[in-house]
Amino acid sequence: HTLGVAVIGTGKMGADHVRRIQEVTSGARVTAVVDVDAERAKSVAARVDGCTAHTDPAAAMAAADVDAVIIASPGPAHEAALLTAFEHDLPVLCEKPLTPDAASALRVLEAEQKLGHRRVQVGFMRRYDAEYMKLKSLLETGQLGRPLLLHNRHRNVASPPGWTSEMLINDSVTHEMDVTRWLLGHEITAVTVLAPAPSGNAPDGIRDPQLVVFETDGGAIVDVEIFVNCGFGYQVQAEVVCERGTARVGDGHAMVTNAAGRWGGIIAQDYIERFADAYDREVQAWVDATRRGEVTGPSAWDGYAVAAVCEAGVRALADGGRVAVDLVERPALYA
Ligand code: NAD
Ligand code: ISE
Repeated sequence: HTLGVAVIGTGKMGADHVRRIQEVTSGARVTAVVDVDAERAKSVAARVDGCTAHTDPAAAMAAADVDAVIIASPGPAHEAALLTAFEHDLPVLCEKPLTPDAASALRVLEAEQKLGHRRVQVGFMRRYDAEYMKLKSLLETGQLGRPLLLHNRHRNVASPPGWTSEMLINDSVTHEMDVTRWLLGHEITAVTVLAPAPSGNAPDGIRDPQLVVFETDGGAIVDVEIFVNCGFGYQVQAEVVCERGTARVGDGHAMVTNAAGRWGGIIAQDYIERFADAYDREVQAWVDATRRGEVTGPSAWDGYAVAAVCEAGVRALADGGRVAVDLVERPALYA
């Protein structure tokens, strides 16, 4: 049975997921799209045979040909869409963030627990990136010993209009929060944020770049350079320093050229390009698991844990100093 998918939010990510399901992955087709911008929904639906356009997520989820949902609306709209999906007991791939804060994430956890089974996969796509997967496999062998430090660099060309200093943490560093928890298998226990005098290329009032430091319950220290107006490219790099060696991913040296007395290569310009394969693998894994009646990948618990770390991070940015992360006990459903 081909899975009928409703895509909620047909902006940059949502439209790309529609294209991916129609042209790249197998086992699913897009049967409905939803956007509060009716024209945008209609224009995306027009590209797909038999796809209906809606402005209300609930109407799409009630349709007979919708078996599963991708949520790609802005973070503040996720909670309502998730709760509606639970009413129909539909499997969901929810773009990050699960929800914008820990209190709303807890409400989602509670609602999913009431169903009695997992329904949500959160869109932390780096877990499906080939290089990150290799790094994770290497760490799991234990050959390098215990991870001591994890250095990350996360650079975007330019921040979209309307960005704030907090969004560097809430929107961007969320990925490193997930990567840290997943790669190291540790919980993040405290966050410290340092910021230099902002780059002259950052919009007025935005503290960019920032250096975000995590402490973990496994005794590791993690640093993240987040720089969202670097101007030159989209770069995501990670290096783990262990007791007996180090391992690094994200150098992006797919091809190095030598010509006219110079060597060089090309830097990706955005996440759609850098993580194209990861999104493909993520969505295929979600479709395959859903068709088997399973839920795999990053859970609502992972989304909640990241939301709690974000709250600590935003407080650390505002107040300075080290802010401890406050996590509830992990419910049995997510053991
Ligand atoms: P976008 O602004 O390009 O698109 C969002 C769309 O949702 C818009 O078309 C908007 O009209 C629509 N919308 C707003 N409220 C809605 C509602 N209540 N119901 C239905 N549609 C609604 O944003 P985007 O960059 O595509 O981001 C969407 C989501 O994807 C966000 O959660 C964002 O954090 C996430 N994202 C993830 C990645 C990643 O690397 N995994 C990258 C970018 C964005
Ligand atoms: C965006 O929302 C993402 O999720 C990207 O992966 C990240 O690199 C970017 O900074 C965010 O704004």
